Amino acid sequence: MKQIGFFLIVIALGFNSILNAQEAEFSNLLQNIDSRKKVSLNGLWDIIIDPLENGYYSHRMQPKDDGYFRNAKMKSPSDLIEYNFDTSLQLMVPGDWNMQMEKLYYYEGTVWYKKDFKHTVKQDELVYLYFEAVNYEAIVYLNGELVGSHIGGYTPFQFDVTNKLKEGDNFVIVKVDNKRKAENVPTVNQDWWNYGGITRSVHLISTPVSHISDYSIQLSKGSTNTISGWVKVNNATEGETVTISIPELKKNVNAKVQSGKATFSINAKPILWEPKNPKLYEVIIKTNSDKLTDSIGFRTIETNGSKIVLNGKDIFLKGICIHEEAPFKSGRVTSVEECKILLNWAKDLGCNFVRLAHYPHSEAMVKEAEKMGFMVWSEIPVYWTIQFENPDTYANAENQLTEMISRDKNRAGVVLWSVANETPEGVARLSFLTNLAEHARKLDNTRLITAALDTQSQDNEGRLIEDPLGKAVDVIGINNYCGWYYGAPESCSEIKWKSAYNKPMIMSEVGGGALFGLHGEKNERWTEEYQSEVYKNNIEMMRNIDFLSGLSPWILMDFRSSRRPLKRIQEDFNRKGLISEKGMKKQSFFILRDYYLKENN
Ligand code: GCB
Repeated sequence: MKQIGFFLIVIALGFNSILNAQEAEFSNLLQNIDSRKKVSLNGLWDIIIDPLENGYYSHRMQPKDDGYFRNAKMKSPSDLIEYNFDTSLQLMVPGDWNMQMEKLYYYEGTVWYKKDFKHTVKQDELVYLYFEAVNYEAIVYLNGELVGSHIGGYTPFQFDVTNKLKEGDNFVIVKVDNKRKAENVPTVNQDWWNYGGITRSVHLISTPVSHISDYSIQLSKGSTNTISGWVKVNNATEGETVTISIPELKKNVNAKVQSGKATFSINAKPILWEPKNPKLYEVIIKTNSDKLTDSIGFRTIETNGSKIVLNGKDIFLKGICIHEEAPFKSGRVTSVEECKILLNWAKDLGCNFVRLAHYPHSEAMVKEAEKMGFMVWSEIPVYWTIQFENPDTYANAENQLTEMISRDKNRAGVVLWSVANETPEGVARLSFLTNLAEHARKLDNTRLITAALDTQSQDNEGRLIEDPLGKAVDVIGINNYCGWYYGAPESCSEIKWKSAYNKPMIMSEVGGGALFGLHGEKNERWTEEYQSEVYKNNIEMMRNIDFLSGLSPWILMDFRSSRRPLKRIQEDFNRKGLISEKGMKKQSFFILRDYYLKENN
């Protein structure tokens, strides 16, 4: 035992030194794809379901040279080609496969996707193939040639395909694999559906050869009258000018590109973004050859002891957790309209905050939340017991964190980056998550870092927060299911909380299940009355926590989970929603709403 402990410490220290030596860098993702010239590759794609990965491996399990990615066609009647995309099934992109085809409902494995498209080659532009998300592993081929691969189901990735595109007819093939693996992030066990497929949109994005690739524009840390940042220009001429304009503030600033990057600082006193006035400014970024327009908000977010401070004022985060699951139709969210339905329900509930669990949601969701005035908690799927000792698992988690922060660093709505949910205490885990928190801070020291913990200890008086991970985060998230996984609902109001840290605490999950329309006694599980009791008593408990700075109960809407088989009640849904998957509000919705509308304003 001792030896194992020593070994883990050595690994943990090893990680630390590797990480400290490295500078954190954003991913090379194109910033702000909404403002770019692009062609959509959404729509129907031809698919081949390939549980044995026969299109990839030979019978000796060696990668094949003539796999399905070649899109081979018979040339003579005697040819043996045992697949044909042209006569295959089809699936809609964006979308998960599980909800589109009955035989794929539980499927976890490989599906090959193919899309034909026409392209006109232009000499003076670069073309990127951009995927907003593919769950989980994607290997991408263009016209039969490999262009690259990506791991992680909820963040975007891109490839420069300029030299692989042909005039006229082209085809892209993606091997999508959502097999769960112990070393993955998330790992083999998760309480949400492992929706597979090209779940978000696909684009061909054209840019000038010299183009704005990325930028960061926000208030300087600690200031409300200086906007500063940087603009990265790919293939820039040394010393060329970048102009940053904010017309409404009458600002127009020039900066010079040095080694691909222009930094700038603007004296300005913008109206600050806040939930009651989510003010966004049009910002125009221009070079000689490129121009992008964004809507950017300016605000500060800090902590002061146990308070969360927005724009210099204490604020209580009245929130709700949300999974990226579509209302009414079930399956993954695929449209802005669906994002708006979910967020309007959160508005109706009286929220100023949403915890987008348990993985980065789509860019559209984050942007809509920001426009509607929600502070956002964004998180990566470091969930439950992943392989904390495995350096590859760490690299994967860190990469997903980098991609999330790279994509959303200009969103004022995002105030919290979460590095984990309900991870078990231990040496390797502490080092893993401390490193992730440090990495997030190196990329972005203007937002707060958090993690949701379920590791509180208990004494006679109540619950104590003393998990050593508390040191590494700015805000402590606590998941606690009094009245559901432990204790009777009435007992919850009595529980007292203490914390070893003088830091804000967000109760990031509380709740219980109910089937909409099922009524009975308040001690009868699955009834709306039982769920209401859980809410009433937990709200009472919240009133007694003086270091509580926010709340996001679990969860806005019932969502699909393969851990939830109970017939007639769950039917593959986690029933802890305040709203059913068909949009029906349960009693508890109104209990929480009352609390939010009447208190903590
Ligand atoms: C949790 C998890 C969440 C689950 C929830 C539940 O603690 O963080 O992912 O869905 O509990 O319903 O058990």
